[in-house]
Amino acid sequence: MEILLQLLSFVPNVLKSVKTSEYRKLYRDVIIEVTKPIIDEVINVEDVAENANDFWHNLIRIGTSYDLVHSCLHTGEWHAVPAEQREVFTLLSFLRILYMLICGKGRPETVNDAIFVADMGLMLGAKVLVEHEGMELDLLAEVVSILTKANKLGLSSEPPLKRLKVDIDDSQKAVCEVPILNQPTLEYFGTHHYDRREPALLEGIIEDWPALERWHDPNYLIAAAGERTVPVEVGSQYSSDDWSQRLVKFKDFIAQHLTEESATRNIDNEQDRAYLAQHELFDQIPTLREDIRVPDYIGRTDTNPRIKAWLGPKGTVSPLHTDPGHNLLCQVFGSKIIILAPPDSTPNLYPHEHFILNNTSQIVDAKAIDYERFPRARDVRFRRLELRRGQVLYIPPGWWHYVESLSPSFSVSFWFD
Ligand SMILES: O=C(O)CCC(=O)C(=O)O
Repeated sequence: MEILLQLLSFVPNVLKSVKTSEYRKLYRDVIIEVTKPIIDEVINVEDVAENANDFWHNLIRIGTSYDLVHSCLHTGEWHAVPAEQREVFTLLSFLRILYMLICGKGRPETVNDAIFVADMGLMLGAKVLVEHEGMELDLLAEVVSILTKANKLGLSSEPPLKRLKVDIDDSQKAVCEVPILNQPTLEYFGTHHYDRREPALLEGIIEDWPALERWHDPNYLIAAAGERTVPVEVGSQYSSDDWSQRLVKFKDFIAQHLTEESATRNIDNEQDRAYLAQHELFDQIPTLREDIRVPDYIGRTDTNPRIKAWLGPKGTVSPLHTDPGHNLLCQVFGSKIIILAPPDSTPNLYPHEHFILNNTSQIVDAKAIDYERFPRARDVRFRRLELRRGQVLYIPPGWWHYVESLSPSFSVSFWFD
């Protein structure tokens, strides 16, 4: 079995890193013990029948440790989770995949389940680099790419889906209360906008992205990542009581929310509205990362931006909130209404008091503010604009922003220092 051999070739280096690290003491013994039988003998699928009990036993042992670490990762605040716990989760995910494949004898359903475990590891675990044939590789990213290539179930027999309509009606001039700059020089952007913390709408800077021609075709997205599991937010907006998060297959999310038919069907029911929001999709799915480029304006000050995907139907809302870093919000398809307010308007925007939501305003609908309830908001100088396909909005740190999609939409944001 080809995939198994490929994955087994990582084991000696994984083990080396486990043995030389102090902090994984708790799990070290389990990891060393379960890898022993696969290190000692070269496995082939026939051995599995003979040693079936041992292999199943090890799969259960890994599962127990995996569940334990999984529940630790879900205790307390995410930023307080120690990095080593997330690394252990990555290693246990890798071993779990290995044993699932050994015990499942390469059945296609097992490969699919293994992709799910790899996605959970990529989302919750920390990057573990292993040396392989003279190169440093990201263990789980490599594993998932091997699994995806081998995944026969991923090939869809469904008829192709219709491309989303992305043409915009240019006859209606979009409102824009921030300066519009066509390919400004880095120096101009730096002195007039980055340094002064002034928003701007940038044009002509992402025209070379292959994403602009590819991503509105749901078949392209499904072929690139259909079997992968992604987190989506469900409900009207993240500050509402009806809001929750779910893990779904990318292909199901697209079929249910991003085809021509589903896009219109979902508009009315905001409880069912799903939004793949603020997700580091491009670390998870490098093929899609190849369709975008980091805009030059970021490289002046930061070479390692955090890249987030925002994909959803018409009507998704990100409530009025602030973020600590600089942001270039790039629109790949669809359009969004955006309402901005400067950082010094914070007291007039009624931030939530609880520390988890204190970057978010209590004003639910920034398009139609209830001034009886929020009278100080009358003093805020809001700036409105519509962000359209191919345009990029620079949002400086601390600026309030409300974002609502006017159509099915895919945006990519680059958060940078
Ligand atoms: O597009 C959205 O819904 C929100 C984008 C956003 O808040 C951000 O990029 O920081």
